[in-house]
Amino acid sequence: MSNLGSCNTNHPAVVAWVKEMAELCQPDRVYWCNGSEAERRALTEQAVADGVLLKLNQEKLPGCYYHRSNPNDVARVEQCTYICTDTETEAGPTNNWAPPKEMKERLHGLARGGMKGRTMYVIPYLMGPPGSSLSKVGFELSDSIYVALNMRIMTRMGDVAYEQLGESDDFNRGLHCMLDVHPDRRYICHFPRENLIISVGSAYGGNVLLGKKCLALRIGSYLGRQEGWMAEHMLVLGVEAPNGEKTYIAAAFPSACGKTNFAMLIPPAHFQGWKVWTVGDDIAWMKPGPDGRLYAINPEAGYFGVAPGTNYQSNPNAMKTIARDTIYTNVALTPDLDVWWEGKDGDPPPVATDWQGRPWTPASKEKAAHPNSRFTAPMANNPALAAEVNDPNGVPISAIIFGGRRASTMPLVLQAFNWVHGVFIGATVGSEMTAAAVGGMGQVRRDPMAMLPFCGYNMGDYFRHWLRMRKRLKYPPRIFHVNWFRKDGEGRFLWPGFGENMRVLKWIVDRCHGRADANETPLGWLPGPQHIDLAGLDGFTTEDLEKVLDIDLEEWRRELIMQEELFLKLYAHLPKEMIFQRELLVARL
Ligand code: SAT
Ligand code: MN
Repeated sequence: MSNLGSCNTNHPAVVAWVKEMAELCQPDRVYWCNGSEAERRALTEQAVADGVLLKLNQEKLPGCYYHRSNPNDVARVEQCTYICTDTETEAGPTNNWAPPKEMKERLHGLARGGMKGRTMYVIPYLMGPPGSSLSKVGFELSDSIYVALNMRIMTRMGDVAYEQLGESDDFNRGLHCMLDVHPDRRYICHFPRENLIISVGSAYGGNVLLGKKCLALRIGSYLGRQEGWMAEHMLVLGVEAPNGEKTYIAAAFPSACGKTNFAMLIPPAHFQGWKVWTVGDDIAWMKPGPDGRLYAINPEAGYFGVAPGTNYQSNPNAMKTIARDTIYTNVALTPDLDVWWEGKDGDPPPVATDWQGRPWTPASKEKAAHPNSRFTAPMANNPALAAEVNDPNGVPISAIIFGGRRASTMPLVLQAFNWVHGVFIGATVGSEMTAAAVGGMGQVRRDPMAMLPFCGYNMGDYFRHWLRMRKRLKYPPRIFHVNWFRKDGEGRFLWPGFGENMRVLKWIVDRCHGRADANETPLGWLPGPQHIDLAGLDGFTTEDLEKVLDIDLEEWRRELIMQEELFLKLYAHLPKEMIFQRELLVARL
């Protein structure tokens, strides 16, 4: 394969690498993306002609398309995800590891000739605002037109990446080959030292949109440790008070725990004049600024959100965002080419086609949309998009929130005593598993900083990096933990969630500005029932609030044992601060 198509760069390292990969994969054609609107139209038409995308009802959903993935390929697969550092210790006990050379040989073996008869799309992309010192350039070579079109939404794709790169050789190399989309030949492998990603055998978002989890989190976290910044699985939002004061908050929750909803929150009527702006819904890159505060950018340009449960009640901004220019994956299809999913507004359609293409009616036992079905939508569509999203300096973070999905144990909200205690709280986050990854649904597992599947190196060293960052910050963000998902004995949620989370957010904002009271408890600073504004929350009493803020010693005994399991696993690299914090917690309890 010597024909590189109409190559749109003369950057020697880029051309050399594309050539090498084209020789390996032997595509029939190499197509260089430029990110233009004309290109988007042409690629979309091609994808429709190929049967990869279906054009949806353009009156209802202008610019929207539909995709069904292989039913064996609907979520991230952690057991196929590898961190290929030089030594196993560097990857740590929470990652799968393989020696880089061996793994690369195996992957090259699989990729050899793997694009015969197909097109290789060269996708140059920029993660982060143009001109930001935090932004990074990547090139993804993929034989999936679906990936090219999704990357165009999720990243700043095309010429803008060349502009940022200039003559530098510092870019991420990403190779993606679908092969036969078979679980036996599925590998998502990271080579952090070479800034290289190879993903084969899948076409599902988190496995193949390489800018997202692979670069922005796994490789990003590795680079962040070396370069003195942080790559985190966090949404970033700005809370604007009626007097115009803006407070920026970053929040880490495991996948499918409502990051997108929280990032797009609309305050209830009682909070007149308050406004929440979205900076990002999934990933934050953060670095100390010259003023000693922590600054965050959102490296992405779109939202890859969970469809089920999204409606005008839970997230009106998301509904508006996905009303146009959106790619829907694995949701259900109605006869008039509209989309549907469990938890969408209104009644279920009387007949539909489910995510696997089978006839569906409300009487069907199986779900119409896959629980991890997704929308890919440009952030520019979001009515609450923060103008600062394109600011190369990012936004100064006042609070970091950790959270998980916990039916018991964790109170609605608490504030850490200080940064080290906050790192301990983040390190011990637990959450019930969701459909965003294959296996284990509903089980509580430790998911430190919501980064368990995304940390590109030893988790113990990652905690140390967090501790070290404190020394570089004059004004470290305050750290909080929230739990929107606590339930009563009958399995009913104790807290209404969604927009009502503004009540908690307001307390957090006020704590950051030294305006709100709290009680000292063994777990940290907790609001008393009188500290959370419940006005206008019909039927919700102070007693209800007490229940959702309750600390149950029996539950905490069990929690401590579960936390210990993770610490034992990480023991060899666990910073001693984490052990001291645990001892202090035990003593307080
Ligand atoms: O990994 S994905 O990007 O597909 C979604 C998630 O798990 O957060
Ligand atoms: Mn995520």
